[in-house]
Amino acid sequence: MKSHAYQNKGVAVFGLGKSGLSTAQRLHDGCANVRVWDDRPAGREAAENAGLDVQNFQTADFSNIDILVLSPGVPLTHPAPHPVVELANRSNVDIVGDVEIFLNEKTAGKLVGITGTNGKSTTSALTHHMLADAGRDTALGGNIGTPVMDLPQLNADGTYVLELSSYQLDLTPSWKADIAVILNVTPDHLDRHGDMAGYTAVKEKIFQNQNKADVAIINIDDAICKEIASKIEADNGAKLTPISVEMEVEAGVTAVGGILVDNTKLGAGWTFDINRLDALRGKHNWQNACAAVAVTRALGLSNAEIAKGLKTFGGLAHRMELVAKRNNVRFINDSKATNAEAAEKSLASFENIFWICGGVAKAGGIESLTPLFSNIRHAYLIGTASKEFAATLDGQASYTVCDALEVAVLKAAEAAELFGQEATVLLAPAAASFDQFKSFESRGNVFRDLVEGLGK
Ligand code: UMA
Repeated sequence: MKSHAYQNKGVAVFGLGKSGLSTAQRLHDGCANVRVWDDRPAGREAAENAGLDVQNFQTADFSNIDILVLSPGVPLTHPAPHPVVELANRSNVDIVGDVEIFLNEKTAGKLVGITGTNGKSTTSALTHHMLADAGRDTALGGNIGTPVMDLPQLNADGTYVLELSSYQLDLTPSWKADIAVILNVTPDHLDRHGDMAGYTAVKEKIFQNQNKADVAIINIDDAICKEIASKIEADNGAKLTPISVEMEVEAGVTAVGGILVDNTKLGAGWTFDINRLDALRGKHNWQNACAAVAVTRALGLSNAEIAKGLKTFGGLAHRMELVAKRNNVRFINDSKATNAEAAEKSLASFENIFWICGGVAKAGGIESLTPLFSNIRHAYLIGTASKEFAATLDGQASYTVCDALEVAVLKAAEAAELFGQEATVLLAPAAASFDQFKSFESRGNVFRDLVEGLGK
């Protein structure tokens, strides 16, 4: 997507990670006068290599700058505005993010915006998959990883599915979605938004500027989201579609016990069992499925298209990702579970688990997972957390200290195959990866390779 709206305008781009570099390049291609800077030399080097004009904003004159494009990771208000934000404020320069630039460039296509503290990546990926699987023209981007300025121009019948973080919403004053989704709001990024009230106010922006022709999809199992739903109802703004996994609701999409019921006008009571879908296990995923069904139904997908899309969704890499199924054993990569709270979801979603865990332990270790130890047949401990995790497991679940992931995969696979009933080899480390791997992604990739190599 080339940027033309800023032709011959002075644009400062601060932060040269994925989104900043992409925006700067598109603006440059569209003949804006672009200047860029990053606090890190590596970011500046990447920009120089891309032929961009690198200027130190600390000493730069902002009098010929029309707009500052700020990367989402740069503090806007809390804990304190970054100096570049103060410079822009002093110079009366508007501050926006890449999503605002995208809105000015996009020529056609519907906009779906998905936010929430948890589940927004899965819901966005699932929604996009269901649309693509039904042959719809669609593009997926935003917080999920693909910068919005890297997305193509779509036709009028196309749909952009954007995962939006609070940081991005905070930098998008013109945001207006045809269909907006909020999944939940729990404490997160409070350093960047001051407190829960500040964080909630930003999340709520996903529904800003909507009118009666638009759709607002809200998880009413979440107390904060329920309040937002009441406000939207009272304001008589967008069409409200509640979602819930706790109770069936009129005009909403629900999944009590994993039985999805679509009571929206278009859904007309259609039901579908999502219990046995490997990529959508667990209550949190039923909620994600409800949201994706509500979106795709509003976009006119049929029962058959929705069912097929749900069934063929493979899940996100490293998040309860099914990497293989051999005989009675499924191998699940949940490497993204870098703390106990995240690992809890996968431990609650399977039975007869041969659990690979460990790495760099977080505060509290795996104490909070004790109620789920009954799902574990045996644990395989890796990395520096082994001693601490062993002490918690002692007397409650059997375990083997393996140190290396290679050893753990071999031992877990062997035991699970001998178990004789349906079993799951689950990598859900409940710990960070940095003692043995570059990132949780590389830990998950090694796991996938090891599983693929089993028995060869
Ligand atoms: N930088 C400075 N000074 C600062 C802070 C940052 O110069 O004070 C520079 C860094 O040196 C770096 C750049 O800014 O070069 C980093 O920018 P960024 O952190 O905003 O990251 P991007 O690479 O542009 O990635 C962003 C999102 N990152 C954040 O929101 C932190 C990515 O979300 C997103 O996938 C990407 O745009 C594409 O749209 C990641 C994320 O962690 C996954 N999101 C948070 C989350 O999910 O919790 C919100």
